[in-house]
Amino acid sequence: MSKKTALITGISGQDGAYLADFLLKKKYKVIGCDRRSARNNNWRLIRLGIQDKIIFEEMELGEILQIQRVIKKYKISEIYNLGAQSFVATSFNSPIYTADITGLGALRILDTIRTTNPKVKFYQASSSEMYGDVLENNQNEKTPFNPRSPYAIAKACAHYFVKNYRDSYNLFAVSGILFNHESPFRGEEFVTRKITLGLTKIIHGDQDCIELGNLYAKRDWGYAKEYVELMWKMMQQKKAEDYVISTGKSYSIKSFINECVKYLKLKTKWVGKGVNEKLVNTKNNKILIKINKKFFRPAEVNFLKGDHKKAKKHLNWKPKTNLKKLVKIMMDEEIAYYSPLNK
Ligand code: NAP
Ligand code: F7E
Repeated sequence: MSKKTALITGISGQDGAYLADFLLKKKYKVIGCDRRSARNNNWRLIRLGIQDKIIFEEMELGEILQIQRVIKKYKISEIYNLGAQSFVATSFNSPIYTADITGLGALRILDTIRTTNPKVKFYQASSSEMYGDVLENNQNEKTPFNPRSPYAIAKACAHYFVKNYRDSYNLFAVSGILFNHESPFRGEEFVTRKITLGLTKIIHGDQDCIELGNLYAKRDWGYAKEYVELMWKMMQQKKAEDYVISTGKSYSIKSFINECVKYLKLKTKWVGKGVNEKLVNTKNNKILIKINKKFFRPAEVNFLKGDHKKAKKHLNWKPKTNLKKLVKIMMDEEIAYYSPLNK
């Protein structure tokens, strides 16, 4: 049997790297789409030792001609659309760009599949951010969306296009509604990595303290390496359907910090309230964490907790990585790979 070919957009990102590694181990031929501007941004693929096993193609999600060229060039079995302007905070400053790339990028691919090869299967990286100001305490596939950011609105737009192309043209197109998933490969601007990297730099004397925004937002944090396998599983089902992937547990940013300092065996205490709240190292009285209003968002998603019953039943899956384990994975790799050259 000939090798299956998978095309991944967003190959240089956290999920793209883990998914490429997973598919290569399953003997797929992997086409990785990147932007010319990002050619030096493949540190995750290099760390996994897979950069040379991927066929790279230039594909900017705003550029329909590049999308059409690449999809026509190969005999593709599965497309995983992980590329996006994925940072919620940035989406408030660049709403039109975010709508174009994160929202319409998916439509450009779907329509190219429809018009060139409708047999190609399509995975869309949908997001728990679509639930926004949540309308149900445990969010599942049927929970209505109530988005709070341009990013979330763009993801909801792409999500509905997936459903529309599945219903209208019978494409095998699925959306994985993934709740936050983290790892040592998380971008440094996202809160968990900002904390694990920041604490590591403080320990090395390369940073004074970490400045954060809202410590009381709660997220359902899973492990990225575990979640990418489920993207593939969704694509192997008989019927194209959407799935929530989550741990079913929700913790505040403050709880994540507490878990990190506990793991590092730092003696600390929280002092002050509101914007004056701080985490102090009681050994030397130095401030480890303080609040900076610039990291608050114009509209916040205060609480997310996913109900993954459907994935458990159909994909035969249950989460293996709790918060404590996730913190250990992230802190261990942060410390092992930290080099002051990366400052
Ligand atoms: P990430 O690390 O931020 O990676 C995003 C990827 O998109 C990068 O490879 C980036 O390439 C690429 N990209 C950005 N703008 C692009 C454009 N204009 N054209 C083509 N590619 C572009 O994100 P991630 O955490 O791996 O997440 C993967 C996907 O899942 C994203 O769509 C994200 O929105 C979604 N998602 C993530 C989570 C999560 O918790 N991680 C949860 C739900 C959904 P460059 O290197 O060139 O910037
Ligand atoms: O923020 C709060 C912030 O940027 C988490 C993306 O992968 O997951 C991610 O989106 C929370 C928010 O992730 C800082 O206000 C406090 O409440 O790590 P984040 P996110 O916005 O949840 C979803 C599922 C996606 O789909 C997205 O692509 O932490 N927070 N202080 C902060 N956040 C950041 N980034 N930086 C701070 O200083």
